[in-house]
Amino acid sequence: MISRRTLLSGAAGLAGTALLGNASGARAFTRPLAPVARPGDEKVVRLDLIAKEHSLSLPCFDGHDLPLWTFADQALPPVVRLNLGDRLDTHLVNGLTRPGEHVSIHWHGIRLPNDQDGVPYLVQPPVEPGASYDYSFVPPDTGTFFFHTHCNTVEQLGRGLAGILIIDGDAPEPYDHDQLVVLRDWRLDEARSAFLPFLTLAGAGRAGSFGTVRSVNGATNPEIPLPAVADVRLRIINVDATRISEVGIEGAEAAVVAIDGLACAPFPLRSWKMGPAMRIDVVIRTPADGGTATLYDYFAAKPVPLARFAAHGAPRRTGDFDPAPLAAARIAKPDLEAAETIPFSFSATATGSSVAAAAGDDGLPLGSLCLSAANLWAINQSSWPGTGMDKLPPPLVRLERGRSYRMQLRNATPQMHPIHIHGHSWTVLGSNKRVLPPHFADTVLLLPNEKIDVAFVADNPGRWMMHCHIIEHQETGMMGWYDVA
Ligand SMILES: [Cu+2]
Repeated sequence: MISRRTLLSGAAGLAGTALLGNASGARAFTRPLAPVARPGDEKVVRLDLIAKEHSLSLPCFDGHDLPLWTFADQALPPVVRLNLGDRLDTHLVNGLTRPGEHVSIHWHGIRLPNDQDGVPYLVQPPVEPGASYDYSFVPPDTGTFFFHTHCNTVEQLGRGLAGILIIDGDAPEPYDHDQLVVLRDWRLDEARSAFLPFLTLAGAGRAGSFGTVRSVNGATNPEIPLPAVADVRLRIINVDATRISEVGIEGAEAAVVAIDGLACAPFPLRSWKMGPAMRIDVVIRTPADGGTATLYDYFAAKPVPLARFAAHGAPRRTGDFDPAPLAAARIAKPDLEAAETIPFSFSATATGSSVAAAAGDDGLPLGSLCLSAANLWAINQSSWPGTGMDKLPPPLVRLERGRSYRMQLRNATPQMHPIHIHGHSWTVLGSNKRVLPPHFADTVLLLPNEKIDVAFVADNPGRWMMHCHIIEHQETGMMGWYDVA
């Protein structure tokens, strides 16, 4: 068991009503990251991405090739790895051929300069077919991140257009192995030979259109070989457009060491609800040679095995399992005394409510709906569907640079919503329904009728999005932007 550093005891999943008040608790326990190099002194990592259709297969496609849209000539998302302080210079080419199918890259969770954030119309022009665009930034944080496009995301992500971004430099000591665990579904027909519609009215109005084929690293319930009796860092990333999983591991001790890329005080993993775009880093002590641990999704009535970790070889460790904390992120501490409180209500529109109430229309494509009818969801009564990205509404809120803000995120719907903020990482203060460990997050899962308080210092100027990361909810209205100036 975790002993030396047990600051929290498996808080996930416990019922409770108290808010966890001490926002600094997530930082006090560990050494901070080293400061990054001065601008111009960094090592530059160059990355070429071509968004393009490729006919490719994955083990979970049962031998079929599918018209995937990818950033590289491979079916699995490319993995980009940097050290803290490196500059990432990316040349993006839009090789898609459908007229008007523009792209951009949003570097999810990276607290970067506003003009690098990859939201078309808000901070950059859309990159049309045949055009290119360059990004250049130095990520300020270590951890597990990913990137994806930010327009027609439901289809582009649905066809595979995403990549993984890892920034190294937070590990207190070397792990015996570092393993990516990328969760995502595919919306395939029964023969697994064609895609189902990525956006449906029934899905958009309710919990989203779920994939029919689940996968981890491109395979259904794969066996992943790991060293035996070893401390392995699992980087679990939910890149699905829709599905919320509640992950847990049986057959190995496991501790969560980071949430949304950023260090938290290690706590035992019992189960953790992961909405789309959410990440956790988990250190496990693998079984002895020949043993297996299993990653489950407990969200379904019957737990679904997602992947098996098969241990091989001589033991690597002898002492108790006691993973050290990762280096802490350098994130300004919000002044909760002085913070202005801003309520945010996530709700269904009248149209959304009637769509959700309509029965028996599963699979109805939304494409024929007119724009106004696609306003199913709203933030603070304001609905901005993805089809209207070029029609910029007023900001949800204007924030003063350098000030602390407390946001009360309230889910007024019977669905869950993973709410994502661009440009900043929230300090999660607490929920009215659950005990949550102190942690940072760029994506916070709101359960039905849950209220979660978050805080942050608005220290990154610019125009930033805030939206649900169930992409069908986002694209039918549950998105907005805020301004920091
Ligand atoms: Cu949502």
